[in-house]
Amino acid sequence: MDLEKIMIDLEKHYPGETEYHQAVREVLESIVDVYNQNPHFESSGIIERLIEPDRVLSFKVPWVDDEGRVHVNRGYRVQFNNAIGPYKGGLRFHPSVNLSILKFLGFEQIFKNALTTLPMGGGKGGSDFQPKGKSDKEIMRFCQAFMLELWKIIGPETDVPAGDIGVGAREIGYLYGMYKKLTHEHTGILTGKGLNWGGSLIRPEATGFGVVYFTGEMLATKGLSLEGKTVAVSGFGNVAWGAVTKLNELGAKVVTLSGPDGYIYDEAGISGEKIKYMLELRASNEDVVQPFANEFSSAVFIRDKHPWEVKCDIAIPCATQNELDADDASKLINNGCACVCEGANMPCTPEAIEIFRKNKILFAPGKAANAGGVATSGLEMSQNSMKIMWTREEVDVRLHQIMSAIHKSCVKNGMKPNGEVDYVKGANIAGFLKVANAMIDQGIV
Ligand code: NDP
Ligand code: 2IT
Repeated sequence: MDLEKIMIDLEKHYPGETEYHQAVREVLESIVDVYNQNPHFESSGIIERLIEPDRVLSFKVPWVDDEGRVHVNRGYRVQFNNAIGPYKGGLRFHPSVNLSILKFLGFEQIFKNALTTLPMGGGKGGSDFQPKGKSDKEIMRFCQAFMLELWKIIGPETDVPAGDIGVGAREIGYLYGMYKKLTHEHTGILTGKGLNWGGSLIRPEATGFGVVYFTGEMLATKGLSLEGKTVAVSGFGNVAWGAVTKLNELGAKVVTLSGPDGYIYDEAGISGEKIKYMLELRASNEDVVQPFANEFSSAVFIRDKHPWEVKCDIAIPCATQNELDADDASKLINNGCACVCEGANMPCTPEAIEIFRKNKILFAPGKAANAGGVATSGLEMSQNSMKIMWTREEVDVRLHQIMSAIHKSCVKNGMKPNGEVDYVKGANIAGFLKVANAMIDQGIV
């Protein structure tokens, strides 16, 4: 494989799509040896076919606000690869959304979904819509307008979207309502649905729980556990909430949360009613964490900074891509942090990951560590197909088993001669082999 030539071609075809280039380069660097050992991959053009999405739908989303003003946003769905199952992946509503971000997320989703052991291909979608400050009715009208285009290319055996940043249970409800009206069908077309109409127990918690289960597995390889550990978490959304909940259950102390305005440091630990308050803060649609410090006297608000400067044993970034850079990585290490587990997608920059590698920090990439969310979406799809509903315990046991299986795959494919595990390499190789072999079985299509 001529990695540099592939990257030059990609950058020429898609100039400026830096997040997409970053995600592709990381995977190619991990798999180059495995790829070169198997001539079938090269003769089947696997890389060229894998790094190009199957198709990208881009559409206009016109909607009317509460004052009667008309707005137009851009909507997208990237159907990346369906070699092992229907396209599957979330929808992101955030003003920063563009095709580079959705292609990076869709590309990552291919390997993540392959790691879950379930039959799901990779896709992603969303819009540059800003949910912050919008009324409930405005959110509803936007979701309805978005689905008026999206429904044409999705289906329970074709492409099954879900939530991501800015898309939670409320948005999934409004999107679902419009899909149902357009198709006359009540079917498992989205995951993250309400519990009364096809949703799965544990889906809201699943990504965060899965991240913590994965962190526990990594620590266990060193004879350690989460009990008594101090943890820095970023974000205050769905993933951060699930992670903080499970960390507390397992005896760890969470000392930070963050938002676009800065971070909260709470030496007493973020537990109990403070976790409930995270949900209120998120539901307020205001996009800030500062009010947390007004509510709880042990909490301090630090404006315009990331939480990676605090003393902690473990860091779990759960906000967004490239939120933890080389400087942050050095600060974490100098403060004694020994384990970094990605809750968000690609939150650590390549330079930060290199620093973790050099310092032998336990580091897990998002496509392995945060796969519990989409895995539980896969479990929701299974329940919908069978028209049954599993108990909380049943879903949680399956989620736990899947996270253990992902950890095992990473260890198997990422074990170095010195006994250390390169989880980035392990996750990329395991996901790649499954998808590439399926593509070979199915011919050049
Ligand atoms: P939420 O919308 O619930 O929360 C996202 C958090 O990140 C919020 O605190 C948000 O603040 C912050 N954030 C988003 N964009 C930016 C930005 N550009 N700069 C600073 N902060 C930002 O989303 P989720 O918790 O669902 O998602 C968090 C991460 O986890 C994302 O990377 C997502 O892709 C990933 N993920 C989500 C899964 C899921 O099932 N939900 C599954 C696997 C991964 P605000 O929105 O107020 O700006
Ligand atoms: O990044 C992700 O894995 C998600 N946002 C969840 C996708 C899903 O289909 O549940």
